[in-house]
Amino acid sequence: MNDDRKVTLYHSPNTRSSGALTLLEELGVPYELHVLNMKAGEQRQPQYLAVNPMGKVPALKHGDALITEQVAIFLYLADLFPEAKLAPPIGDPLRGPYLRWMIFYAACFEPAVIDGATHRDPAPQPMSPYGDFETMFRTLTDQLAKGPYVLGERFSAADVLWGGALTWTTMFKMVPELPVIMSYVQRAGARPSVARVKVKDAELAATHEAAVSSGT
Ligand SMILES: N[C@@H](CCC(=O)N[C@@H](CS)C(=O)NCC(=O)O)C(=O)O
Repeated sequence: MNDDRKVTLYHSPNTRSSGALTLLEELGVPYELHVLNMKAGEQRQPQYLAVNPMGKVPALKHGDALITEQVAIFLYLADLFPEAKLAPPIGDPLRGPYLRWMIFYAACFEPAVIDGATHRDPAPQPMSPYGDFETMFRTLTDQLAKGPYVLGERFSAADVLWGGALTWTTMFKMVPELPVIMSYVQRAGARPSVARVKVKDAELAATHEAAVSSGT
């Protein structure tokens, strides 16, 4: 592999950066991890704000480029390593649907789910980025029902994103545990990359907890 594809992921365990970490594992490429202890508030310290002024993970460094926003990171990484075939390339008929479902996650699903979880009414239907929760959710479940993956027969980076997201949102009861969702969650969660990140995150979380408890 060319050295110019070395990437560094800014990560904190059991957060949205776990999805990006799962994607790196799924791609099977070398990477560096810069781990932040959020329990100690490291994401709000000047050192990290100099990387990402939002104080949020994930963030990715590739050469001089900084990429933030998990969907941008997914799109970037899957294109950076085309040999893993996790992104339909430009010209492939699935490229459009792939982009659609990646962006649907950030532009429709997340705002709808967070509004729902925090009991906030959506903006009026014509202004709301996701319309209403029911419409957003039905659109998603209709797509998943075609299965087995978001793009049908083809597994892609979109499944790493949606698999992780639907796992945590159903776990926290933010999304109804419909059979179509749960069978998808099970399918996407069965990947070895998911198990590897679970183990890594558990270790990191325990180390962070211990550091905070001991005041180090
Ligand atoms: N829009 C961002 C959201 C990232 C985000 O909210 N990350 C959370 C962790 S799941 C975070 O870094 N929170 C730390 C904080 O706000 O202090 C994305 O999609 O990457």
